[in-house]
Amino acid sequence: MSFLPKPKLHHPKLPTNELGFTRRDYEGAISTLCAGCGHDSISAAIIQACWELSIEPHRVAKMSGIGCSSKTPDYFLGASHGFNSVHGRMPSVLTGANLANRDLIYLGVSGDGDSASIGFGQFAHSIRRAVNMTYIVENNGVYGLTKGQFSATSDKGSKAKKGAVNTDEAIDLVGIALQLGATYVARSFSGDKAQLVPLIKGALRHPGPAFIDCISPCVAFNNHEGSTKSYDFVREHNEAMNQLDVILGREPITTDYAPGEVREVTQHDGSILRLRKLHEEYDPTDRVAAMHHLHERKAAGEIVTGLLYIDPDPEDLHSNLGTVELPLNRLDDAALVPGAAALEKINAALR
Ligand SMILES: Cc1ncc(C[n+]2csc(CCOP(=O)(O)OP(=O)(O)O)c2C)c(N)n1
Ligand code: SF4
Ligand SMILES: [Mg+2]
Repeated sequence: MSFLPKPKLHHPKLPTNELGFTRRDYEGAISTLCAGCGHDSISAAIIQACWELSIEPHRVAKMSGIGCSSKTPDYFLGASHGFNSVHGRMPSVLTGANLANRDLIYLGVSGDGDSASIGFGQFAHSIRRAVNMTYIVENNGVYGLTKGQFSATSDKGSKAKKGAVNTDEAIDLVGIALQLGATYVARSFSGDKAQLVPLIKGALRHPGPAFIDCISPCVAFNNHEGSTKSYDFVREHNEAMNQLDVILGREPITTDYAPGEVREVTQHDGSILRLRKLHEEYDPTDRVAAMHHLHERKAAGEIVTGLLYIDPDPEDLHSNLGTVELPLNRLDDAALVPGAAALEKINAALR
């Protein structure tokens, strides 16, 4: 069975957000993934983030490709727009939708196979074109849906369930996103909800290309000894750079920190990202330093997590192209058919 609706009944005392919605209003169908799959924890984190931000569900467009990870949009935001595309093609479908209607909040969910193998080019171009979106890769290092082949993010030397050793170099999507100009870059772990929820909130409020690589163990095919994407391995090697709090303008700041412990970054829309430093020297606004740090810590065997890079005032595809503010389906005849004189001007410019 591929679709299981949830009962509609709510407990009357469930907490509500500013819109009067409960968390249940941000859920979707019942998950059909394996019990313990990291992807389900990421769906729960997305639900929590959207609920806490009081996002109107109809303002979200959730897009995905093919894979267990790409199935997950069915399990959250049941009242949002959704498009389950072809394997690896989510980024171009999202780009097109975004160009047609910039008023929606675009959330792309993908897998390591979907984005680092068949869709690697699509991933790269959506980032370098600065599409305003939150792009989450649920990274388990395998093709889960097709039963556990190595993916392009499997680390060299890591072992498959039946013992085969991966001899190919891994693609680090965080490194690629940094190089291609993503303006919000994070890595997290499906097993660390406290870290992941604020990272998703910050990404959803970010007005440019936001990328989150979320390590998400596949309990069926990649959670054994010798895997570098298992729960045990990630817990042992996780090195968090910072802990993020997202504060919307109206919320009072309640926690006290010693001077220098916290770095605040104000995004374009007024939301404040409070970064509690866990590594004194780490500066998340320095792209080159972030790239250097990533390589250095990887060589030391660590998996670096947290908000790795942020440009709080980014450009995006629309500002680069100088497009109209209105969604295309709201343009009236006068804008769409400007008349013979306008056509003549365009033709003259091409002669
Ligand atoms: C064009 C095309 N090629 C191959 C496949 C087979 N296929 C389906 S899912 C998948 C890999 C999914 O891996 P990933 O994106 O990592 O998702 P996961 O299941 O691990 O979450 C492949 C190769 C397909 N559906 N379409
Ligand atoms: S096969 Fe792996 S990725 Fe797919 S649902 Fe099961 S645990 Fe999750
Ligand atoms: Mg995968």
